[in-house]
Amino acid sequence: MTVGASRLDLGALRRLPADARPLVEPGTVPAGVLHLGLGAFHRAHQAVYTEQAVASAGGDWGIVGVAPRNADLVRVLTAQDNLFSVSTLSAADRHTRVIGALAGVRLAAADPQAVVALLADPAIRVVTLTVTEKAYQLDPAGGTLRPDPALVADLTSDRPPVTVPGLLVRGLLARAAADAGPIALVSCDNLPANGRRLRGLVQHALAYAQAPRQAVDWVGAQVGFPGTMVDRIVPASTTETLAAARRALGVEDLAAVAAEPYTQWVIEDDFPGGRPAWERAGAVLCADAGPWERLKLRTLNGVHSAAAYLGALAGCETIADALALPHLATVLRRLIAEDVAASFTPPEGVDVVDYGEQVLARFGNPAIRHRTLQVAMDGSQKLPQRILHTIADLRAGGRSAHWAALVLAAWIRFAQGTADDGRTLPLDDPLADRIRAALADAPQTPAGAVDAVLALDEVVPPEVAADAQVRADVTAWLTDLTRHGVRPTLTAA
Ligand code: CS2
Repeated sequence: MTVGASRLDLGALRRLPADARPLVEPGTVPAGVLHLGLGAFHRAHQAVYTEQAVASAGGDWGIVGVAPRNADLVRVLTAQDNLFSVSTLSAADRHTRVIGALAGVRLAAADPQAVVALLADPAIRVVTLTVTEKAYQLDPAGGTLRPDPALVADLTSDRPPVTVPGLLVRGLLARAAADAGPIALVSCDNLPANGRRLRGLVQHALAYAQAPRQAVDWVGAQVGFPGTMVDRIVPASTTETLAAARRALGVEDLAAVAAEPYTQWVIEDDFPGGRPAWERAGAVLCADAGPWERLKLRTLNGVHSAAAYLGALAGCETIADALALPHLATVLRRLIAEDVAASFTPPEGVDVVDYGEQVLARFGNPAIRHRTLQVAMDGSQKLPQRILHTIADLRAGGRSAHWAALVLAAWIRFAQGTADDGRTLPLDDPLADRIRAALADAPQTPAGAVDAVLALDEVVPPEVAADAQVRADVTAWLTDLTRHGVRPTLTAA
């Protein structure tokens, strides 16, 4: 931090370059959206769309942002009058702008009842979520609720809720009791069929909590669960992100984020209490986001995970570095053209191979330093929708899943914990203990490791686990990766 640099707040706005100022007058737009999960992705995605929608079409759609646990972020945003900046970075260009979409911030861990009260507030008509896959506590392969002890306590006692599903269910029960008007709950996480999964989560959790019939019926009639596809590459902020924002703004912004120029939001139009005019900001409102979501999860995120695991094993720090590994781009192109594109029907008018080319160009953006280890996190929660469903659909159609099998093999090798140069790799995953135990108990051979991972039934769909050809393909790749390492495996592929 530069000593003496003043910080971003309402008073600093008039000193900013004109093109760096918010599109709306901060603090003047009453709250209509409650957002759970104040991470970098929300700040560079939904907050930007919502600000633009309000600037263009008006409406009481200020966002109250709730951080589940990040007390520092809430402190910083409060000191900055809820302002933060987004820097848009490409090789050729950079631009920084302050976003005025936040009407307030809350820390759920410190004041869960305030969040419950907001969920029951008639002014709040839309709730968006970016809480990461694992916070839903759904079994990643099938989507059934697997409540941990904290969620069980949230659902079966009167103590203040500490989990995301606990907050949602308590809030909806309070809203139903107050008959506070219809609302939409919008998952903006990379889950498969995220709207349907969130609806299922709420229904299961209400049943678990033995909610009264009347409340269950109220939720059935008054709550929408639109599915969405969200897309923008937004790495975790670093000291360089903050330093670059300071250079652009002339003031300190400790909540600054940096993102790529590309951004996309496809939303099912199911908002019984109304919504911001997001289409005015470029979002696509539609009846079924499913084809868009499969396109993005399989082509972008599946290939991202492939680059992350292979890159991390080869010692690459960022995704852009990984893309520069000899032959990796060729292998990823074949993964897209031969496996991903053959696994599903894309949205009308979209060519998966062209979309994949655009994705690879985005991954190569040298101005975005997205760490391979960040994308590699939580593989057990990500791989079903990113690669295992691709494998399942290819095999159901009688096709090979040769390249997709490489991604699974790379994850297994990553989970074994050692990079090609002997360095230790961290397994940051909610199922880390289970994965490690399964690998430790298995015969210490590639086939043993593959069998152990295929047997993780909350991650691997049963038809994939039972498929001898898939098992053979993954074992062959893992044998190569173990014997020779990533670079020779890619060269020989
Ligand atoms: C990434 C995503 O971290 C990850 O797992 O694959 O966060 C990705 O950057 C976004 O989904 C892009 O929209």
